[in-house]
Formats: sequence, structure tokens, C-alpha cells
Amino acid sequence: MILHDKIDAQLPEWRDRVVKLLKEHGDTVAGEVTIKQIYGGIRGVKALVTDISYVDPNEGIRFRGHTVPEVLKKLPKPDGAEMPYVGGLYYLLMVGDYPTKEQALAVEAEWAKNADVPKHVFDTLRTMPKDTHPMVLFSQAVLALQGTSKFAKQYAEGIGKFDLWKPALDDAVALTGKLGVIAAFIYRLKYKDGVAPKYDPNVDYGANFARMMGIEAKEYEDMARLYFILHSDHESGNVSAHTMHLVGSTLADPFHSFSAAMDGLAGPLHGLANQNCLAFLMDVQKKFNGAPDEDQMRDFCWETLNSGKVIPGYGHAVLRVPDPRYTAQFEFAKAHFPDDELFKVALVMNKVVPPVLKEQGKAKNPWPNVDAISGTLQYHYGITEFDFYTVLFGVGRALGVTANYVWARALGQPIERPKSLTTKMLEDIAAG
Ligand code: HAX
Repeated sequence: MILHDKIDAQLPEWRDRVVKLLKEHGDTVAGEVTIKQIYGGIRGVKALVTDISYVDPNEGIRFRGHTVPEVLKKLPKPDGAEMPYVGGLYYLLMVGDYPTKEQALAVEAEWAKNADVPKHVFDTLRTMPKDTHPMVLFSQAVLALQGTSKFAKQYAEGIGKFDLWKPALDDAVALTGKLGVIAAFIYRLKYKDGVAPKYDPNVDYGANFARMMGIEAKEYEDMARLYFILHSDHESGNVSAHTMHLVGSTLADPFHSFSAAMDGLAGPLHGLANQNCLAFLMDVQKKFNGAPDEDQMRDFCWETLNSGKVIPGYGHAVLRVPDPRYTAQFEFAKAHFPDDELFKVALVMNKVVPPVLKEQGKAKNPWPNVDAISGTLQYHYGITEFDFYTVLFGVGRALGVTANYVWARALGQPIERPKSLTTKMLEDIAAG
């Protein structure tokens, strides 16, 4: 497999680099931690390492060192498409270099080979109560695949620690190849005909997803590619990425680890935020019977803030500029459906909210984040079931977290075990 060969070729150098750094500078202090950070969600503590992506406060995410506009421009695209192959992005995350079109197609071909989902997975989901949340079904489906794990099998057979990345990679490709089918099945089971979708090996991942979802607009193929690429990775500290890493550090296989990551993504403070943002836009649209003018929007924002609520879709824990993932989606919407009513509300918000938040002076970042618009795009193309949006996020996020999982095994990263203190100990530290 192409990803296997490319990673294998780089590994000796990477391992030497890490061994040298640890040997020569293992005791060098890389950061510090305050009592506020310990009580505050370990926010900002520099305690993780990943080479897959980095969030720069002033630039946003860089995938393997490349910004979102660069990646969207430079990755190869299917003929006639506006957005790149998702398989090309997976190659970039896994290997670290831009793929040629042939290399992106080789990843797409691996996915096509792995897209068959065992019948028992569909059957498991079919037995669940009708009102089961799509994220429960998603996590369950991944866990139901665990019996197919080559990693778990080879671990039980005694594979050496430094070879573990190989079955990890096989599982990563098998899992990501199936996730589009699983997500589309969950959508159809919950909201449509309940028929298990079929993956077409003649078209790419994005086109397959659009078709399996039953969305006729050709543009949605590009929308799907864009959405999965933008949601793929955001460093290691966010809850879904960190959960995958933490559970994987026990040498739980990729299926166990990813299912756990998705349970974290299901939280309202993480993957569910996009649905709050869309609900806010719809409230505005309903209240003003369409898009408000800027004065009306400004008053509505102040009302929201004065009632103690946040303005969804704005602000960020790390970023200090408009999120480039927002900008890419905003530009897509502007180019394809500038007259959409919800997009018009998003447009007015985009003008009005940052100055309002600046004037209020609390938010460290007054700019829009990825969630400010992602629901609007899905809604426009007919995916109106809010509960499903986090599953879409999960399909994208799988690309980044599985790449991290493979590299963590390749570099032999150990089980995670930070140290806890008691409040009394912290009080004693504070007292000097
Ligand atoms: N509206 C109103 N107030 C806001 C705000 C917003 N959009 N963003 C931040 N603030 C407030 C905070 O609530 C906080 O107030 P208090 O001091 O009273 O607690 C203050 O400004 C400082 O917050 P901050 O340091 O700028 O932001 P945080 O790192 O604490 O939080 C959040 C980052 C994204 C959670 C925050 O900006 C927020 O609540 N935004 C709205 C919800 C949202 O868009 N969530 C999606 C996040 C995207 C993401 O990362 N998804 O995974």
C-alpha cells in the first residue's frame, strides 16, 4: 500500500530524530503549568506532540505545515471538481508531502477496496430504538467493526512494538474507507429509506458520499470534499483528537480508540457547537422574517449578550483571527448560493458581530470560527436534520486522528499517565 511504503521510508530518520532529541535534551523544560491551568482544563499547557497539524493563533490550522488556502489550491482534484480529493489530504496528513494525482488516486483506490461494511454492523444499528442519536449509532458502528481489527489480532499474536504501526495503518485505512458508508447509512436509517448504501469504486470519496446521501446537487460532491478536509485535524489537544490519542496509548486498537473519540465529539462543547450556530441563524431569520439589516442585527446581538448568552460561531480558544476553515466555507457559499436566506443572515452577522464583541471587550477573539457557517452549508443542500451534523464532523475528524494514531505507534509513544495533585498540595505550593 502506498501509505505504508511512504511512511516506512521515513521512519528511520524520524525515530533517530526523536531518540536524539530525548537523549540530548530530555530534561530541557519546554513549558510550565499554573494552578489556574490545572483547574482550567489544562488550557494552553504544552504537553503534547504531533507533526500532523498545528494551530497558529494568527493563521489558523496548518496541515503538515500548509495553510488551508494552500492545501485547497495544491492538492490534486478530480477532473472538473473545485475541491481536492479527500484521499489526497489523507496522503498529506499521513506522509507529510503533497501527493501527485496518481498518489491521491491510490489512496482513493484503497478506500474503495475497504468500503464494504459487514452486514452485522447494519443489523446492529437497525435493532436500536428509532430515536437513538446518530452519534450513538456512529460510535456503535465503529465498535461493531472492532472484530475486523488487524492491530488487535497481530497484537495478540505478539507483534513487536515497532511494527505495530503497520496493522494500525491497515485498520486506519479500513476504518476511514468505511466511515462514509456508515455515516450515509445512519442518515438513511434515521431519516430516509433505511437502505444500506453502496460505494462506487469509479468515483472518489466526496462524490461517493454525496451520492450515498442521496443529494442530487452536483456541487455537494465538492461540499463534501471541502467539509471533510476542513474538519480533519486541529492539533492534538482538542477532545476528539486527545481521546483517540489517550485511548490509543493503551494499545487499544483504532476501532476502540476512534469510537471513544467520537463519544467525546458528541459533547455539546465540542462537535455539537455547529448545530447551536445554525439554530441561532434560524432564530434570527424567523424573528426578522428573513435577513435583518445591520442595525437590527446589532440590537439582536446586544440583546443576546445582555441576557448572558454567547453569540454562537464567534470566538475561539486558540485563534485570534477569522478561522480559515470558516473563510473557505464562507467563500464556497458566496460562490454557490449567495441568495440563500440563511447565508444572507450569516453575511450580516459576519459584518456586525466582530465589532459588537470588540466593543463588549470580553471575547479574546471576536472573529467567526468554523462552526459559524458549516451547518448553513449542509442545510442548503437539504441536510436539515441538525442531529446528524456531528456525524459529518466525525467522518472528517477520522482522517486526522487516525494519522496521529499511526504515527504515535510508529514512534513508539508510551501510555499517557499525567500526575494528579490534591487541592491541599496545590494550597501548599501556593503558600510557598
Ligand atoms: N459571545 C459572547 N461572549 C463570548 C464569546 C461569544 N461568541 N466568545 C467568548 N466570549 C466570552 C466568554 O464567554 C468569556 O466570558 P466570561 O469571562 O464571562 O466567562 C470571555 O469572552 C473570554 O472568553 P475567551 O477566552 O475569549 O474564550 P474561551 O477560550 O473561554 O472560549 C469559545 C472559546 C469558542 C468556547 C467561546 O468563544 C464561545 O463560547 N464561543 C461561542 C460558542 C462557539 O462558537 N463554539 C464553537 C467553537 C468552535 C470550536 O472550537 N469547535 O470545536
